[in-house]
Amino acid sequence: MKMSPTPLFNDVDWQPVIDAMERAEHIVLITHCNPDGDGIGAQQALYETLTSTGKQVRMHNRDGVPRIYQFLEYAGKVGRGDWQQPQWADLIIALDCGAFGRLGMPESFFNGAKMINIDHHASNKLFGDINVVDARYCATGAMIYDLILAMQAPLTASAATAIYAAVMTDTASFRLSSATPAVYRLAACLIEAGAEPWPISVNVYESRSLAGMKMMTACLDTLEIKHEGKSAWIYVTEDIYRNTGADVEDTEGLIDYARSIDGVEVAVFIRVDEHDSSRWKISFRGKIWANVGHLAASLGGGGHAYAAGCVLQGVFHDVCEQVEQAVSRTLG
Ligand SMILES: [Mn+2]
Repeated sequence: MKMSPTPLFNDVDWQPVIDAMERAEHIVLITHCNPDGDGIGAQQALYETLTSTGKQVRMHNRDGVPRIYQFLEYAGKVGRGDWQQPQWADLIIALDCGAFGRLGMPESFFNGAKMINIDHHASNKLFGDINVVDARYCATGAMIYDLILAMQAPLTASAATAIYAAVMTDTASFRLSSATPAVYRLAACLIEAGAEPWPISVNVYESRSLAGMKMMTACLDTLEIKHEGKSAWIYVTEDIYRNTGADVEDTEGLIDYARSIDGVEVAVFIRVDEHDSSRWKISFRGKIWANVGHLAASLGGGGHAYAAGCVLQGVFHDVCEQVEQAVSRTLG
């Protein structure tokens, strides 16, 4: 017996979003820099749903679509880099993006267009004209599922696949506490609608490049344990990029190995910006009780309680020291 699709949350007011989408003629869907499976999956699913209603829709991300998500049906339609058609859109929908700056677009990109901000980060800055921000959701992709139901639009196999990829990646394969019974029921509905868990997993998790594997071993070799075993640190330096030929996409998921060590409560991943060697991207993962969202916020960043990040400028040693002090405060 098939489950009848029900929304994950039925108290979310999608009507302002639906009205704005109905009124718009040219819609751009965008997610954050260095996009993850959630941003991409939400974007792909909403793209299919909106184009099937006859809207003119384009997708554009500063960093395009990572290789491991290229299997999604409309991945080839996502533009990257600078947006070359100012004034084209009358509506822009930002997905899974906690702050305007994380879109990586110049202010002029948004001239004159209405902005809808759909996201599940508690730290969201509410930068849209319409904001649907709800941290109860495990993924922005799950919000798009509820939006599709609210639109009374059909859930196609392609959209179900994209949403499954979004939910799978943002719940760390249904392992985080955000993977509630309702999320498992949602997954069942997605599978019944045509999402295939194993092929999706193979594409996302079992398609690592050889260069990426070399980077993994080089990174794991940098592992440091601090705070009497409660924090684990790994690093990506310019040397590692140079010696392995890997790129920033190959760093995806490495931090989970640091968190996986017994007794580690906070994992820290520090990587150099590919374009600016004095800029450091820092990711945090919490395991049981540490709130790394607060930790990242104390360093000017943001995110979720169990996954967050920030960007710091400076020399490596100083940056590490600053982060170490913040982690010390979190671990008490
Ligand atoms: Mn997300």
